[in-house]
Amino acid sequence: MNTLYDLRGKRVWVAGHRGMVGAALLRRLQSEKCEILIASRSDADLLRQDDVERWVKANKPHAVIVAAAKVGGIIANATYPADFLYDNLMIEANIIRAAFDARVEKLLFLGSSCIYPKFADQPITEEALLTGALEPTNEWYAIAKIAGIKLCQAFRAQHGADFISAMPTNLYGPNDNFSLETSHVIPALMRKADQARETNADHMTIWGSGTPRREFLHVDDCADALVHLLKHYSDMGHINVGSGSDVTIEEVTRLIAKIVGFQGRIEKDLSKPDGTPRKLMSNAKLAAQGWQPRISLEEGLRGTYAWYRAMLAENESGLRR
Ligand code: GFB
Repeated sequence: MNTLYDLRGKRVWVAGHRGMVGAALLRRLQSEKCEILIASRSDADLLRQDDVERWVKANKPHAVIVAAAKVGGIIANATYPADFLYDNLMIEANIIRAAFDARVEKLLFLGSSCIYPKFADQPITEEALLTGALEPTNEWYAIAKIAGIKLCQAFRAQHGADFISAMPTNLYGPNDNFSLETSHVIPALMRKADQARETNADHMTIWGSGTPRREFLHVDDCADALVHLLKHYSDMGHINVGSGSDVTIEEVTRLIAKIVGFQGRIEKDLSKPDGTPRKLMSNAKLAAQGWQPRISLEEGLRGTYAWYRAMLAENESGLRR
């Protein structure tokens, strides 16, 4: 595959390096012979345009990956609509504008599979964008991410900027948010199953009916795909980043229970929302770019659970010290 953008010797700013995707990008970029730039919140508050402009001017990145975002699971999205819309609009607009002003050579913007219509044909191709109504539980986040795609396209159309966009599916892995109120489904299920096993509970409770289907991708596969796109993709259209297969929430719950060693019942809290019934993305465009995922769901979940247990042990010993 032709390299369109050579990362060797380049200064690459990973915006959002403390998040799950940003941390995975830092790990993945270690092998690219580039210089990795990070900005802490005290260096630049990404919600403030002046801060971002000043930081970008001073640090002169050649390439930028916009992995910074306000993210959360289905209830967090519905509970904090103003934060999900405003914060994400500001973060992406500030970074994209500052990158353009500083003549950044390449920018990769990250969106989400929730940009697509609630009832899009499956698997969802990139062309489904803006062909129908969004899923209400995450429309605020989706609108911000659609604006980010369009902003990259607008800078490309008007100024020829090499700004591209990737839409990852539901991600999981080390450094995820394990808070039961605000997390995505996998860390929540892992924590619930782990607690149920530890307390010898006879059941664990999941939100909704368990019938929605979700496509999951390990964050290390995602980071690998993103670096691949940075090097090999340069076009107007956004591109899906997924694993190509999906499971029901009940199926992933059973798999997590098996990994964790919890053997009790699975109960359903039907007062909680299901969200979109299915969002399996087509990964044909990414496959045509020469990229395939490597980490199976079971292998990825086992690694994530090991990370979670290690983190718990570290925090407990930290508390004892
Ligand atoms: O991962 P999740 O919160 O978000 O929920 P979405 C996925 C599915 O898992 C939903 C169910 O059907 C939930 O009802 N679920 C079952 C649970 N038990 C739990 C639990 O304990 N916690 C959580 N969180 N879910 C998000 C969007 O949608 O997808 C974001 O809200 C983003 O904006 C992200 O796009 C990728 O997959 O429904």
